[in-house]
Amino acid sequence: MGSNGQKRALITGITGQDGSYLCELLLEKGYEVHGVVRRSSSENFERINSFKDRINLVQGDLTDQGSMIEAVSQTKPHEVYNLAAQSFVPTSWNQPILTGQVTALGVTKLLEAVRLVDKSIRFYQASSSEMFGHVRETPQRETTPFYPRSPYGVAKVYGHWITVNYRESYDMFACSGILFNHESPRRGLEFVTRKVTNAVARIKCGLQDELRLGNLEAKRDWGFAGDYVRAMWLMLQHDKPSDYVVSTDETHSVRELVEIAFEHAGLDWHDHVVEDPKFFRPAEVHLLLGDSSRARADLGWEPQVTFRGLVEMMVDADLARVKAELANQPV
Ligand code: NAP
Ligand code: F7E
Repeated sequence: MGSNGQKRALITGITGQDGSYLCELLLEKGYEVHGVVRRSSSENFERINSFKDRINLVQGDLTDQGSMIEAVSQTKPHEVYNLAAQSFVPTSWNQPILTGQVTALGVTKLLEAVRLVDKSIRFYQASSSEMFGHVRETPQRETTPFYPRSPYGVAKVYGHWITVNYRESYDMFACSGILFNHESPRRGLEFVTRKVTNAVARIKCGLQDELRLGNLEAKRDWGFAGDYVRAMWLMLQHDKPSDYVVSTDETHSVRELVEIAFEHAGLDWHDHVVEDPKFFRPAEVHLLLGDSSRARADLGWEPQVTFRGLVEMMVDADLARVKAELANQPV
């Protein structure tokens, strides 16, 4: 705690979906929030613009050891949340080396920074249900063996085990949250939920007619990102560091997602959706379904938003945005 009792947190990946929700949560809780941002030729602060004046941003890259040590020693956090990653699964086949450097070895770079600067800092690692991949049991829980199916999943398995290893080797308070898919109106446009809700809004407004998708039969355990960042924070407040599955414990297909999204906008998806082999993956994760009973029991965590509620929230947000953009267009 600082002399005024205020806690300090450092978030990598603060410009991403989860980083922005976590930052808002920590500000609400009275934290001093610091975020690591990459240097870029054009600013990428869309998700944090509305509260950027209340946080401190430091430049750094997860692949650059010096900048991670500098970020941790400058900001002196009580808690570090490592949310930075190359997080899009298809890109991990095109850029497997980069994915390994950021999503796998980057975790060690940040853990090393914490170990060298102050071993008592609490550390959160963003692990993923993609580690279960070709699932060995259903539902998936903390003890389910990993079988990743993409370079991204493989990199996350490394990040997971190196976090466990630093906890066991150096007695650090390091936790891994094995989070299942979580979405929001702030989700990147290439992920399937947002690709669908954005297309629904554009179709409704007459800006496009067709939506090309890959595997409609894939099933995911989809939750709301705002609910999931609460679980990250709870893990670092617990008396013992551990790893937790965070999920809604329900699974739905891409087809169901499409049905709900189009229906909510008064559209028939059969008129617009085309299956395109271009979006099939070299190796697919067919089914994910979590068992989050341990997080619910130990952390008192529970999701608040249902699958239908999530899809409708995202369609409504995209419709409002597309309509506002159209209204502001010069004639
Ligand atoms: P996201 O929206 O793709 O955000 C990724 C963040 O990482 C961005 O802020 C990005 O910065 C930053 N980043 C990428 N490479 C970096 C590098 N080399 N150095 C520093 N920062 C870098 O991802 P998200 O959905 O918020 O997910 C957050 C974390 O949870 C990720 O680690 C992801 O793999 C993991 N995860 C996500 C889910 C999910 O369903 N959302 C589920 C399980 C685990 P730029 O803005 O500059 O690109
Ligand atoms: O795909 C299928 C696709 O890209 C979900 C990341 O946050 O969650 C995310 O990874 C499913 C897959 O997410 C399209 O084949 C069909 O089965 O939205 P996604 P993801 O790959 O599950 C995990 C937990 C993470 O950790 C990751 O960082 O949808 N699908 N048609 C499609 N997917 C996309 N993207 N685009 C399509 O057109």
